[in-house]
Amino acid sequence: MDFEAFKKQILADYQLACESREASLLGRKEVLTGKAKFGIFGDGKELAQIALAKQFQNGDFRSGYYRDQTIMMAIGELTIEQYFAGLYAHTDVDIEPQSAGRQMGGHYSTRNLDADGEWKNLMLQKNSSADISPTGGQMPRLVGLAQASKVYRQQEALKSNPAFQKFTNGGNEVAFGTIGDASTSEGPFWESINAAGVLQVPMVMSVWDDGYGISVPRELQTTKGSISDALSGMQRTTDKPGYEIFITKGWDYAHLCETYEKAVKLAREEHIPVLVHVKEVNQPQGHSTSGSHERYKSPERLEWETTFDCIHKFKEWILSFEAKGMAIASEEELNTIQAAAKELVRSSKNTAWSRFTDSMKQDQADLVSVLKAVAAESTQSVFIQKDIETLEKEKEPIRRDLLTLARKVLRQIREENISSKKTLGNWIQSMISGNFDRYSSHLHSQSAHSAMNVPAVAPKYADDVQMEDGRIILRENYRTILENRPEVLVFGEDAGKIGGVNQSLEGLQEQFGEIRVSDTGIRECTIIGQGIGMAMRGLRPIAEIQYLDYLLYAIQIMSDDLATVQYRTKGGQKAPLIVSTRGHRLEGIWHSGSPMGMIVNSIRGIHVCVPRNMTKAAGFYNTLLQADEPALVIEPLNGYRTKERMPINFGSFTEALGMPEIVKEGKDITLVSYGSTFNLCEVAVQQLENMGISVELIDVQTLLPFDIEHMISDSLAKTNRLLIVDEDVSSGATGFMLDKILVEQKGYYHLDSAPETLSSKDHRPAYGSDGDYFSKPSIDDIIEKVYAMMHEADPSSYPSLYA
Ligand SMILES: Cc1ncc(C[n+]2csc(CCOP(=O)(O)OP(=O)(O)O)c2C)c(N)n1
Ligand SMILES: [Mg+2]
Repeated sequence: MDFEAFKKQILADYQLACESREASLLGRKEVLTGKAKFGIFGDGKELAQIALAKQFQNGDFRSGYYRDQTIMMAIGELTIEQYFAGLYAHTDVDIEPQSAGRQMGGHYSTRNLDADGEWKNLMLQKNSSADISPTGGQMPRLVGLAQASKVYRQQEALKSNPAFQKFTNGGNEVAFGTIGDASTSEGPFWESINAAGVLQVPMVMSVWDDGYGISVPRELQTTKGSISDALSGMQRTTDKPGYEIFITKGWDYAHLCETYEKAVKLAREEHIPVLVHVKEVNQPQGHSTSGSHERYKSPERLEWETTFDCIHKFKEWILSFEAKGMAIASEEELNTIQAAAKELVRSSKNTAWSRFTDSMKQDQADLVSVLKAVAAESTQSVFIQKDIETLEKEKEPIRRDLLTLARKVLRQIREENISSKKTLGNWIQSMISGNFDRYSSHLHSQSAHSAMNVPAVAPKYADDVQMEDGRIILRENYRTILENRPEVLVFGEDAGKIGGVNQSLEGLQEQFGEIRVSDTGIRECTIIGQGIGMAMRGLRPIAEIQYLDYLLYAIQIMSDDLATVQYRTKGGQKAPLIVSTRGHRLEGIWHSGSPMGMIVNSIRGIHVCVPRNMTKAAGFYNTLLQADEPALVIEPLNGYRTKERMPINFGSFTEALGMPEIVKEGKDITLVSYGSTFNLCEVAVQQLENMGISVELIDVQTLLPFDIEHMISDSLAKTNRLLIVDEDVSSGATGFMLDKILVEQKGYYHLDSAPETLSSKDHRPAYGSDGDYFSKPSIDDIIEKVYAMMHEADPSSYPSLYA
């Protein structure tokens, strides 16, 4: 680079650093004056991020946290106006593309899908996976984003496949992680660091070490008070792969640039994970708008933060060139750049604010005219007129205030028989429904590939149908999938070499290789993270969680990250990850869990399939692989060695989501269950038949979505009685189903008997067959519960068993 080009580059970097800083300073003011609700800014981290962004290429991905505004600006994915639009929560995705106002400011992302939910060409843009707030929560996904490069580089069928060229160029993409020094205390950080070290994936992990996590200093966070010291055992050696560790300083522009150049080259070319410990970083304005750092930082520390402020040091460094006889800029010129930055930020902020307030003005005007019509007719015109005057004067209305006023007036005029009452009611209802898109859309995919659009295709059977163990059916279905879809990968504990603890992947690693079917460490959270990251890069991962009980280690990241990907980006990103596990029915406190209520209530946004046998499970996998949404499939643990008819159309038969199956018709009572307990219900129903009770037996098949056509309520119209059985705790998934059936489906309307549920005891199930019998619903319990309900309805036909 010649000196002129060098000079130009330095000044452009100085300008960006100043603009980003001014945005932080003004951002804080916007919160303190009440125009924005909360602010958390990237001041103090500008220089390191500018150095990092120089190495960021098209196709690369970021997985970071709320301090990264300068990276986003430097890669051209965040303008100052967008930054303020985010602070104000502007809901127009074109104006606020990070989250359409759904996330608080400081949470960044790029639009990786087009308006139809189809993948854009990610190789033509710099990508940022959408941030989440839980500290360290960016880490598991980062592992997968980096691993995708490895898969693309090593998997010939993908490398040369034109369909995947929008995701990769031979696996040369780097995944950039960022984290604060204190958040490295989180478990997912350590798990992710270890996983990426084992996997040897191109991840460049930066730690912005500003010495504090809110008020708690690094010495109380990290062994030896230094993350690079603590991780030094990860350093690779000539004979053992590991990490390359770099240490640099947040104010040292030249060293930062050099460090990132080396770090990223290693990761990109050799797929070596790298840690960049950026020390001596500061926070000029403290942690966030919620407090002031003078409360916990010593005067010496505060003074150091001023002296070693990165922009201040950058300025000194630029000016030092003058003494060497090759001036880059005079102090005056730098001051001019800074003043221009301040002005640009101020005017961009003003534009963002007026666009934000303008977006409400039409609604305000509409409400004024509706209220005027009401005032013209109402006996309470005087009061309403006053409200109208206040409303007209409001310069910066928000939707909540408009609706609160409108609804107050509607209640005021509730007894008046005037036509404008209807107009006001309509306005309110259309405001509420019209805001669905702003605040509640995209919990699930709204693309043509929504799982709800996949039609059901029945399994086909040969004339001389064979009976096989359930696990064989799963295995053969996987075999067909892996043969036809090079982007599908299955991984988890014991999933590779031995083909899963239940042998449903037996022999598949041998056939398809270690990239497609692989063993992982025992680390459920990052197994999910691998899946999220790879799914965000066009692969179709199936993440195995060995047993349902162990899903608890994964549930945080499923809930915070996977379940919210579509929602928090308003359809700008997706992660169609399938999580496969198996559950219920083992015996013992930690091997028999069925915490379905917890699951369905914590992962809205992810479909939850609870098949009763393995043909059904395979059908769900086939459906989900045609869709672009995340899902959890819980195979029934009592089904691997149970014989099922062997289908012949593997890979293509499907199961519709949200459609229960009436497995046996009946007229006396509707019995609803799923998964493993469904199989007990089937046995119970046969015995009840012999006792003269005709049970309509329904398998719900998916808990999320739940019976979208209200088949269960229709069944109640016939039987007038409802019993729900599962092996969750009381009021767990049975409580969820009761609400769906009685309230949402209005099933209460059809009932002649009190609705009943049968679930496990509230304690964890005790070990052994007797422990199981006394902890969980048994076939006897199901029979007797149904019988008792019939006895209550008709004691003479069904005399009490115990009286
Ligand atoms: C799981 C979780 N715990 C606590 C918090 C609250 N919290 C937000 S930021 C923060 C400190 C993070 O410090 P650090 O990682 O050093 O980043 P910095 O803000 O200093 O850049 C805490 C405790 C959170 N967001 N998530
Ligand atoms: Mg910190």
